[in-house]
Amino acid sequence: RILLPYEKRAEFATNSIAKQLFTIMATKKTNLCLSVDLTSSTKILDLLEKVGEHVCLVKTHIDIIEDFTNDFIVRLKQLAQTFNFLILEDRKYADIGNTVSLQYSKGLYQVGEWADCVTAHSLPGEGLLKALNNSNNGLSRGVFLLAEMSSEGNLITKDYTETTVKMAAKYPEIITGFVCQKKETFKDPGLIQLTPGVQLESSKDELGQVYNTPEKVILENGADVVVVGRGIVAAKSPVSEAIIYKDTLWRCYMKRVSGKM
Ligand code: UP6
Repeated sequence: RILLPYEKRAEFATNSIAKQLFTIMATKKTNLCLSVDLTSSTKILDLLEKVGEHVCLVKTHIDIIEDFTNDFIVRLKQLAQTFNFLILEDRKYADIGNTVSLQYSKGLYQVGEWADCVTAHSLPGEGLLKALNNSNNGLSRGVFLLAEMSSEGNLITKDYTETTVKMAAKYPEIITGFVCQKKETFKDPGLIQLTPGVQLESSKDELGQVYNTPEKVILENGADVVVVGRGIVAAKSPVSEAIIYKDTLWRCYMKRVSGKM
């Protein structure tokens, strides 16, 4: 899987969001997912105005925004269209199917209306995938299932990861890929490995987040799309930092698919 170029991987995709994301990466030459973990909607929009051209995916935590309005969503969608990126709401759903279905389509945020894809835990069982699959109103939608986490001391075991991958295989039309850390986690070339916990230098934060370098996550660990949050948003100059990440990540990917590893 990891030696194939994104345009080839797109041909194997059974989920339409995975296909679109592979194609966007190949076209824009970027595998950077920016995690816009900011609490002000204007700050998010201002940043995306400047870095939208450099990312394939924008990851939101919509429930941390302090001044949320529907206008934010309208403008976010406009930016996604202008710059050709997809939107991932990192909600990490983890409840029974019926509740997830309500959380996904109702409430203040109406995530199902605007997010191309969402994240979900496999913990509650496949009812949650059925719920998300039935709630898409005929729109193209996707789910990244959490198979591993980046944080220290998380309770996910090898067995949990393997069962998660098996569960996903039953829902090929809705699964975009996995949030995971290792290339061995899954084999299907049509699915996307989304890997968080990345900064230019390996380190940790004070709350258990573990960072690996772009080289390590792409060349050794098989990441397809790399999530960067504070490495960019907390930098002195987020725009120039985003370009550095984009260039570094793409160089690693090119090295990987050139077979000269
Ligand atoms: N995230 C992780 N690790 C996971 C899953 N998700 O860090 O295993 C998410 C976090 C955060 C982002 O919720 O939004 O990825 C990482 O941000 P950072 O680069 O600032 O640490």
